[in-house]
Amino acid sequence: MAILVTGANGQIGTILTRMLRQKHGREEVIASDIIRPNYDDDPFLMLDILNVQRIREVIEDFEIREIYHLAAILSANGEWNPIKTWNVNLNGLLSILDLAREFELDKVFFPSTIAIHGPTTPKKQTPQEASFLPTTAYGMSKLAGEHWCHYYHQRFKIDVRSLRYPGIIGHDSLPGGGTTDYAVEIFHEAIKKGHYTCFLEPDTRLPMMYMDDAMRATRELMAAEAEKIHVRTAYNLTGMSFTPAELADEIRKHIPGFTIDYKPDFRQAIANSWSQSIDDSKAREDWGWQPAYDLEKMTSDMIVHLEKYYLNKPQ
Ligand code: NAD
Ligand code: AKB
Repeated sequence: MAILVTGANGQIGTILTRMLRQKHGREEVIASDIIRPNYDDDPFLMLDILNVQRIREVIEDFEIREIYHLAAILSANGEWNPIKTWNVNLNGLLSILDLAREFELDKVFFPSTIAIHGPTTPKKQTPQEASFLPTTAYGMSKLAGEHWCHYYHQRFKIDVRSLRYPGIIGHDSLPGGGTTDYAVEIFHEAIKKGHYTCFLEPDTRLPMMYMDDAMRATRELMAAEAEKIHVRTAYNLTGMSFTPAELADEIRKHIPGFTIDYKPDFRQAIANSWSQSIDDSKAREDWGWQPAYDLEKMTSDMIVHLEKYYLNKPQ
């Protein structure tokens, strides 16, 4: 059974591809992206998600049975070219869903996001179903994508599963143009320079999750029996919630001289439109979701790994 990962060179794709290869074997997991990774990542294919015929050929040639469809343009980068963002994020997904129907694929994974939230969404403990009126092209494309996943499941019985990831924080890959990117950048700058200039205000509370938890949630969702999956739009999911000031205080416990200042930019308005915390009880009930990392545990793990990385990195 071969698996295709789109957007495999991104922050999540890099780690997800590695995890899938550990489970299924290297040759069974085909990584693809429009940018080639700068490390050995074979089997890797250059694959634009808008090139439907090429994706069809890849499914045939590699006998693909499952697709993890990660290719997307994120919230902040998406605002520079909203139409392209809609095109890549939504039309890319529609191609994957329709190819899943054509080839009767076993499963599809589609990552949604807290960016589907908007000013009308309840800010605290956001429920699974609420008023979602996103303010970004990225958020709109993901919300529409959730509905298409639901439609393809109802209408064509496609086993498509989805999570609304919060901001993902990890030490082994860099974020690709989102609003939550500060929560990764801050660690690199703290270790390299002892100082970080944050593009969000100190009290901007957002839902976040450590990469290890995000990968385990993905694995557990995809392994769950189909009868247990009652949500075919996307499951609410969370690990922790914090502000830049709280994260800086936590980092200071490990790097006492660390300083931070704040220069909010256009990403502040995006962050303000998202919720502060999430109710993920449906994921807990349906397939047993339980996060393992809180702010304290995540911070110390990030610092241990990044200190080792910068110590051994050639100058
Ligand atoms: P990323 O920006 O790091 O990676 C996305 C990848 O998609 C990039 O490598 C990019 O080259 C590729 N891509 C862009 N346009 C493409 C195209 N036309 N064809 C093929 N590939 C293309 O993003 P990420 O953080 O790894 O996110 C992966 C997925 O998870 C996305 O769908 C994103 O919406 C979702 N997500 C991420 C987060 C997060 O905090 N990282 C949170 C919620 C949801
Ligand atoms: C972003 O900030 O755009 C992403 C996301 C939460 O979807 N990290």
